[in-house]
Amino acid sequence: MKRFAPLFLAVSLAALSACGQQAAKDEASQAAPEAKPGLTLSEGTLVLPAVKGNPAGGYFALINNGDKAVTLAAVSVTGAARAEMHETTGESMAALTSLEIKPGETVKFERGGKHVMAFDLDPALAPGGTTELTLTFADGDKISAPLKLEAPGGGMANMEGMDHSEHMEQSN
Ligand SMILES: [Cu+2]
Repeated sequence: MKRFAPLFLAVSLAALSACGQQAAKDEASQAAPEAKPGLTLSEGTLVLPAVKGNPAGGYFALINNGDKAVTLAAVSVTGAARAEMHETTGESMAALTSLEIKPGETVKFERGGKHVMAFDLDPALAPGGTTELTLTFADGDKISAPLKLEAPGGGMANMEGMDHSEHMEQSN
């Protein structure tokens, strides 16, 4: 009996601290559902597709001024059934499943590089309007910011069109 006591104690302490952490986290997310300390999300833009039914390209800047690395795990766009993180390298594009942003680092999702692809768009999304971008981190925290809706052809329309039609062929 005596032999098992330390093990039992260790197990119950571990269980207690796990519960404690969970409770603290729930409280924090209730207090400020859209805030993740030290992170700034800005420059949100969603470029609508030239051809109806094609995906839109989403761009933003994310600054980590916190003291810990964060891992971006998912993106979502209000008005799109589905959104993914992609990275264009040269001629090809691949899905990004997660992305670590170190303390002090700024990550830019921009044309020709990392980007968000938003699929099955609500027809109500129109140039000049706004929608919302939400980033979800590996720890479950989220941050949201407005996405300015832009018409296709603002700036680098050719590249945008190429990216997306290529992707559609690959995924179908
Ligand atoms: Cu893409």
